[in-house]
Amino acid sequence: IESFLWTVSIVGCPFSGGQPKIGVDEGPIHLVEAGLVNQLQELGWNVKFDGHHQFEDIKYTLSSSSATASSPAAGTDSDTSTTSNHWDPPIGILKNPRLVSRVCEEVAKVVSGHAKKGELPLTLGGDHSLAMGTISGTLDAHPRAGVIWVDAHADINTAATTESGNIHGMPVSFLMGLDGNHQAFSDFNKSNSPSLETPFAWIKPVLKPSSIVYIGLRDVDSGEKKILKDNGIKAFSMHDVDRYGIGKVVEMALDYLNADNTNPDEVRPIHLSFDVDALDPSVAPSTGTPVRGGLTFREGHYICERIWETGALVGLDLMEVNPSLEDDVSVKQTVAVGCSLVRAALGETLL
Ligand code: 6HN
Ligand code: MN
Ligand code: MN
Ligand code: MN
Repeated sequence: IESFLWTVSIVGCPFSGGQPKIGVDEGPIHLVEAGLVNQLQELGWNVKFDGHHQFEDIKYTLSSSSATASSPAAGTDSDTSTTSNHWDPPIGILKNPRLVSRVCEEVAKVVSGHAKKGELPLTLGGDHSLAMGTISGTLDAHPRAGVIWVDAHADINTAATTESGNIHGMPVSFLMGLDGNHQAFSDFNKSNSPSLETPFAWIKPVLKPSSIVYIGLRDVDSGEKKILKDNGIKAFSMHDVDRYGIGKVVEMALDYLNADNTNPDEVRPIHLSFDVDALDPSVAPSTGTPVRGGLTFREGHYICERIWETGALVGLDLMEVNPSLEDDVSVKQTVAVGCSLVRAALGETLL
């Protein structure tokens, strides 16, 4: 094995505001406590990790900047994931829009900063709304990058299609600047109370529909199916995994992203956003929106290994590990699988 010293920068994001279940904010803490830093060092990586982001200043600024708003209890809200605050009321049914927006904006800056220094940002979620930050950050540093999104879900609802109002089901639509969001936000602007900020204004629609490929889909909302179709977005569902096998599916995904390469030797940079719920719940039980019929342990690892092998990986997310769900054994198992997927994406299993 070639000896190397590359730097991976861990961006720990204990954040749950994109969905209603408490505990997903503990995901990154458990992944690090399980020894991830050491495990990556053992693989030869130089690991940068200076603690998890707290995002406390964001809640504080948001709550105090709207001190003129109705409630007297400004800044005392502790559970932002399940209650709506006077400083962050829903837009339509979207929950915690300003908090999610601010947190992702900060994540985008951090990820882009690491990437521009030539480091590999590894973002540990937290819920998948964070990908608005990670992918914005990656594309800022590597504008040609393509995204491989591994998930049971498409996470491409717009403000017009979401049935849950949970923003972790929407990040891709914001990254693409889809129309369903524009309408909802301009309607909101017309009736906006001036003390409240309009969220997501910072997001540039940097992700082209042709720059993302999904793998693992099996629970896609009907509005999302239409969006995928209308925009010609490439998606390999679990049906495709069964039909072609994971090896062929990953080759097709890579070929698709590299179809327009002018120089065939030069692979396009890849950002891998891995939602642990892509795995079957028997493999990764402790996650907020499990769906049966998912990827096996090996299929999940194969995706990571093959992407590592391309040499094109420039950004990595491991999202939606929720250590508050299911029993202790399940939590341990899910955290261990999460660490293992990261190691596979960072070169562990190549002989
Ligand atoms: N995730 N499509 C559903 C929704 O609420 O929009 C589920 C989203 C799940 C999101 O797992 O990252
Ligand atoms: Mn804990
Ligand atoms: Mn997801
Ligand atoms: Mn998911």
